[in-house]
Amino acid sequence: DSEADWKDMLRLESRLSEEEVMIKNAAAQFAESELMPQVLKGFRQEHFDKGLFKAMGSAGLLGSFIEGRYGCAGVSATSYGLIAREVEKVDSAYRSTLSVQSSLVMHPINLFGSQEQKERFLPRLASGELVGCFGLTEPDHGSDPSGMTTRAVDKGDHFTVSGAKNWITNSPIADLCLVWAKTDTDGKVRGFLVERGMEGLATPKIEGKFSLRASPTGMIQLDEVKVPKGNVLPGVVGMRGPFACLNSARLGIAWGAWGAAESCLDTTRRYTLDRQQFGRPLAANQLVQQKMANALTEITIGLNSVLQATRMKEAGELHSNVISMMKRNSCSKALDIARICRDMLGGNGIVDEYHVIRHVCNLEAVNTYEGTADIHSLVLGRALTGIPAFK
Ligand code: TGC
Ligand code: FAD
Repeated sequence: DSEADWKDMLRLESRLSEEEVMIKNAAAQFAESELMPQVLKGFRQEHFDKGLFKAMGSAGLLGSFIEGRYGCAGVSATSYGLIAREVEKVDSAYRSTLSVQSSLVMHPINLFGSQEQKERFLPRLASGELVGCFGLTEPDHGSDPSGMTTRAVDKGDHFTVSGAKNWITNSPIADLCLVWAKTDTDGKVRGFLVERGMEGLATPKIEGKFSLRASPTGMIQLDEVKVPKGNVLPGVVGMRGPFACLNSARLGIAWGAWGAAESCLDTTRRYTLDRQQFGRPLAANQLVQQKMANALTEITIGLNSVLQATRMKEAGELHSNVISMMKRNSCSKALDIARICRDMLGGNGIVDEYHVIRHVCNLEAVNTYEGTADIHSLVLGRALTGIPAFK
């Protein structure tokens, strides 16, 4: 019984650099020592310790791929994916924290921000001193963010921003909200850095979530919030801005979701080897072996395809259609795997101490956010046929 015989059958690790292997191992150790001990409390009590940001910052996990400045390590896109995978082995909520801070807040400031904005925000976002959130989705515009109605009115030296964003990861605890809104002058989308304490800003928490309970989710309500022009991202106009962030986050999620699936399969393998029914281990049954073989096959092929996509990104050759393929494939298959693993644990499968039901619940949201599985099907459908079927 050597894990090496079944865990990495396509030898993904042999295609990683020494540095990438080191980063993966360090992230695994961080996840095990810092995240695992608090996940049950986090999920049961919807508890999120803001100190986690500082711990992630100290471990170099926030904005890790940003080129070695502003306190960021400048690691490869693959390393970022490997970190997401290790963190999501514990809980998708913690990977969400990482994705939003890194890809959806720091990345756009680095890509589209002024020098002054980068210096003002990036080092403190990298250390975890500041918590960021990303406001694109609105109550009436989820899959269709281009229809947003949040408006910014030009008042000379500042804008007043009004509207509402919904389903925003970390908004209740955020110090900085990157809000995408249309300016009144040209109707084009721009990014506004709205800071905690600005008058007219509220971020109520959404109660009653059965998924990602270890990550606070809320609204961003804006009632004529005065945003100085120095807080508008100067480098981008139009939906290209938010989509550039999503392209980065979606690839990280494509890695991360496999981490959750791997964790479910690991637990299930151990459980079915231990648990005896009809006088022999559950794992001795062909049905059980087939279910685990299916899961292993999807995980192995899935991870290797995500690595290939990420290598294409590193070479500057990755089209966003491929990101849609990866995000959809990883999330929907990880969810299927988590559900079937849950089943193989019998009654214990629904108990949080066995961790699998938590992954099932989390992956439901992971399959929905950052573009639902349906939306990514339609992106691929458009690539295949040339016909956009969205509307
Ligand atoms: P449309 O709105 O017509 O296009 C506008 C412009 O955007 C361009 N574009 C992209 N550019 C780069 N990468 C992409 N992936 C892009 N997708 C679109 C497009 O080319 C166009 O450019 P231009 O210059 O011609 O104006 O959009 P579309 O028809 O191309 O796409 C429609 C659709 C449905 C694919 C898009 O609206 C979409 O992706 N919807 C899903 C919405 C979504 O993903 N929301 C995510 C919210 S954030 C979140 O969920 C965070 S959870 C984080 C966590 O906790 O981990
Ligand atoms: P809808 O768009 O209303 O979709 C409902 C259903 O209809 C889905 O099954 C969908 O696939 C389907 N559908 C929609 N349009 C079509 C179509 N044309 N053809 C076929 N089927 C269609 N957003 C942010 O901006 N920032 C965040 O930090 C953030 N964090 C989130 C955290 C959580 C826990 C969740 C659940 C969501 C988060 N989101 C965030 C929002 C997320 O991106 C949206 O929920 C997602 O894009 C879907 O939008 P919706 O919920 O409005 O669903």
